Amino acid sequence: MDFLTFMSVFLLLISTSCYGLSENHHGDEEGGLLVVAPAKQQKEFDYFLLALLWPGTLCQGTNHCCSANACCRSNATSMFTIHGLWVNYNDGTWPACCNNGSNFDIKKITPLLGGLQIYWPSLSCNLESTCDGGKGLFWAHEWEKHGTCATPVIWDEYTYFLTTLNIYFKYNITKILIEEGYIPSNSEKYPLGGIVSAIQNAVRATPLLVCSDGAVQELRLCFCKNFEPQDCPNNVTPEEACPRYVSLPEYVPRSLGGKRSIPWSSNREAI
Ligand code: U2P
Repeated sequence: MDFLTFMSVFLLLISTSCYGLSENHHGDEEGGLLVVAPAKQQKEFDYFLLALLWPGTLCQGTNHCCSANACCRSNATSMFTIHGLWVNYNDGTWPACCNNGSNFDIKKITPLLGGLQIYWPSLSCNLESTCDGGKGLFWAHEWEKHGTCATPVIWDEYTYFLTTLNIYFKYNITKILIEEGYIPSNSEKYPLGGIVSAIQNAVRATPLLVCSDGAVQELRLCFCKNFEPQDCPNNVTPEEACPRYVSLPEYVPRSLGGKRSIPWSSNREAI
């Protein structure tokens, strides 16, 4: 069974209603309530959150290049990339590191690596924390911290990455914004309300945006457990909140330390 057929069957098998969310659909409005629940005996999560990164903003802080760092690719990319598929509670908290036995194993996602390198790259050279206290790839961090808490809806590492890619492709946020005139620019500012409306119209749910110095850094989409879009609770911290007018900086590939910037196709350290 190919990728698309598998995902179509998978999504159809799950019921089409958004269950378990009626009471607290708009989530906890208290800013700053971002608490990681204890690792043991966690209750089942309430909803999914697809977190997307805007490289144009994050790459501005790049001070070190390596082949794993997508900020250093020579072919400029002006698209949101994947941060992770997270599982959250309606109260603004989330479970983390739910199965220490499920250490990331890159061999389990071999067929997906080509797509992951393009659409879910690391935007730095740093390794990320893993649930056993070590350091690993960005993908290892996301699977172990968030993916292991997604059962019983997502049951293994391969399905976690496959599902995330599938949702990312289904809701092409970069295309939605460009079609509405929100073009990456280092001079323009755009009304936050306009960006939110464009996504509401296309996705039929309210996203959540995270900013850094007035620039869009992250865009989050929320989903019921059946992957139907739902409104995201407005639970960003005051430091992460976006102003009324935001920028969407252009991606400028870095070529630092006298090194030439590195084409993504030679990005072997990421795997
Ligand atoms: O916002 C800072 C970091 O907290 C984690 N986070 C945030 C909001 C949320 O709903 N769920 C969640 O997990 C993320 O941690 P990371 O995956 O980066 O380790 C987010 O970056």
